Amino acid sequence: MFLQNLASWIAFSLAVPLAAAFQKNHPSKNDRGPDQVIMDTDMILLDDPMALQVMLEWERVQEDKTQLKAVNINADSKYSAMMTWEILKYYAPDKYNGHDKLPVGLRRPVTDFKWNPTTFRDLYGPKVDIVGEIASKIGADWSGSESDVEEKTEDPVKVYEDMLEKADDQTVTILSIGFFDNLYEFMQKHENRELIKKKVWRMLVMGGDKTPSGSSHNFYAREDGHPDPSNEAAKKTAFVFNNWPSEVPIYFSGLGKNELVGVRLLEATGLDQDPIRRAIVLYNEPSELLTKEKPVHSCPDVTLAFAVGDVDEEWFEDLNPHGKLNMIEKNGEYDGSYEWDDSSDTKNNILLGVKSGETKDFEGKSLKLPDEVGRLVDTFVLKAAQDAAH
Ligand SMILES: [Ca+2]
Repeated sequence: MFLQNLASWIAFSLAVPLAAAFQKNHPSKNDRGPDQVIMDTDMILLDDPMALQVMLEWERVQEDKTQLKAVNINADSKYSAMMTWEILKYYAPDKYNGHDKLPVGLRRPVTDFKWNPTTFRDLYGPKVDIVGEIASKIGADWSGSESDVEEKTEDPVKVYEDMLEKADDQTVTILSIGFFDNLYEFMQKHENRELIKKKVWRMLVMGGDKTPSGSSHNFYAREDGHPDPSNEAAKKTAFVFNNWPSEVPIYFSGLGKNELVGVRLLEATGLDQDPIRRAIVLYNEPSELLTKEKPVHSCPDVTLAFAVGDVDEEWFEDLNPHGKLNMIEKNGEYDGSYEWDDSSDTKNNILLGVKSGETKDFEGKSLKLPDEVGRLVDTFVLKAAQDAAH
């Protein structure tokens, strides 16, 4: 088995016990079947395609443990769906080469929205920079017709309904690396939350990592990357967290915010056809720094997707159940800011962390965690590309 080739962990120095209530309610991984992952994603910039790449590699190497069941796009651009299919085709040609092989949800009405590289600047990476549009360029290689995208995708609420109804109890992981419109609409329609309580094991959310308070892009922004002036996005986020059944844990995380991934894939030779490698190049193309620095990207979304596959909990753990994350309401409005309430009896909002210790990366070199988690993920991204090319 793939993971058994990795060096064993030594010298864990940090082991914070879980809250008793959490242990009682939450079945251990050994009690459950395979992890059925629904990826809820904006799928526009570089990080979410790379997170999909990572999920497909986990599925390949852990077929009995991690299974991707749907990509539910929290955006309405047809190019996001087309890019998704192109990545599925390249990374899992035997399983997903065809739009009907894996459900893809896309918001309605379907549009031809593209990022505008001259107006959007990535404020969250290690360098503030103009980034290149990738979705339409990677999506252009998909073999189907643009006009068929609406017919070949489904409404994201229906994807949630279908996938949750089919799943075994407490086996579903929702990986939330986009915004919250899809879940908001699903929860509006299913007010009793029965499907979530019965089928969902956990939700992992990109954001909410700062304590005791903070704000997160995914909690307040729109598809175009800018804050929603009407604050509707933040209101939907607050609804999801406020109405989520407390017995189904939400893991919050911004892991990898300062990490670089894609470095080794970009430097690799013989992988020019790889859609993720091409996306890295396109993303960095407008940058005048391209010739001076390595074009790389900071990717908490990718690191979180990597954490999903850590079903043996080698690298990631719920380091400290910090209590409950509350969205802050001011005069009946939300703006995406939150605070962690340590006094709450509800312990099922968890801050996901990286264990301290030594391990080996996917090139076999020793590294120390948590400091070098970026290198761990980066070598996995390269491994995924190398495996797909063979
Ligand atoms: Ca994202």
